[in-house]
Amino acid sequence: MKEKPIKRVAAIHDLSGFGKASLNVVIPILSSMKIQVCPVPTAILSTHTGGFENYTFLDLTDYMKEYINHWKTLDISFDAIYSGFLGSEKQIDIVSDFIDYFSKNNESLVVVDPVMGDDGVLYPTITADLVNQMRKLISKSEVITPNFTEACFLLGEHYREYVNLDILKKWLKALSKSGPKIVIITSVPEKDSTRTGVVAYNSYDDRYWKVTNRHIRALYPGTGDAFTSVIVGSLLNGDSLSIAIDKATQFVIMSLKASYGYNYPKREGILLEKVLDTLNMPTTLQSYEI
Ligand code: PXL
Repeated sequence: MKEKPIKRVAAIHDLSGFGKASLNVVIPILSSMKIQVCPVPTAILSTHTGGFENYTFLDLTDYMKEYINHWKTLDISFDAIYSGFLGSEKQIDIVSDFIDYFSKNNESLVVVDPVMGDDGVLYPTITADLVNQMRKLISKSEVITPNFTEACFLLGEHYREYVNLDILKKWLKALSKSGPKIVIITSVPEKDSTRTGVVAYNSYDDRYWKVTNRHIRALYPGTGDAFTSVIVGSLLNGDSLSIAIDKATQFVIMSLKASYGYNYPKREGILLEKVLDTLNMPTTLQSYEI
């Protein structure tokens, strides 16, 4: 059989015109990692919702159905299906159906980033119903990448400033029991408040991973999208989970440092273009703990 020259990802996210988030982050990162991105826009916003007021918001729920129906006539499949910010709770069923239809012999890598909130609160357009429905969607995924806030909402746990590693391991396992084989929680507060971490659980081999760093907190909107996009690209390119987490973490840190260096306005997101080249460098730093 003829091999496809590059891998292909369906990216189900919003398009926020200004400020780097969602498709404005997903497309350049995955393209830089030599992966074809086919966007399925869930909403169009004039800006993302972090730090801007009076932004416009067009929910594309009805249009998504027509858009996807056309794709169904094209005889296409995807090596990965990667969803992020959704425009309404009704989109959960649309994404779920998309996964059923387009997953190549049920072998596509399905990654759900349950984009819902940060720092203990939901984003302005996210409803309690969407949170409920998101629990349904993650059950269809192989990998999920909630941040600490989103993990709390998915588990029905109250948000808190710190949880110890034993509790985190229970949370990782509980989330995995609800469907996803691999659970990665980002922006995890550490006891030492100058540090944050990423923790992960891989149920295929029953192993946990942890990476901690300074400055990893998502001070700039869109860092979660950057993190998960690198995870998707890295896993599709054949990296192990630990290397994928390491690459994604280092990439986000580098982006944050580039942005700090220029005193770049936070709401405009990370200075992605300055660091995209680093995605093709060999992995030199491995900072994860088993
Ligand atoms: O980066 C996550 C994200 C995606 N899409 C929209 C957002 C945000 C975070 O603020 O507002 C519209």
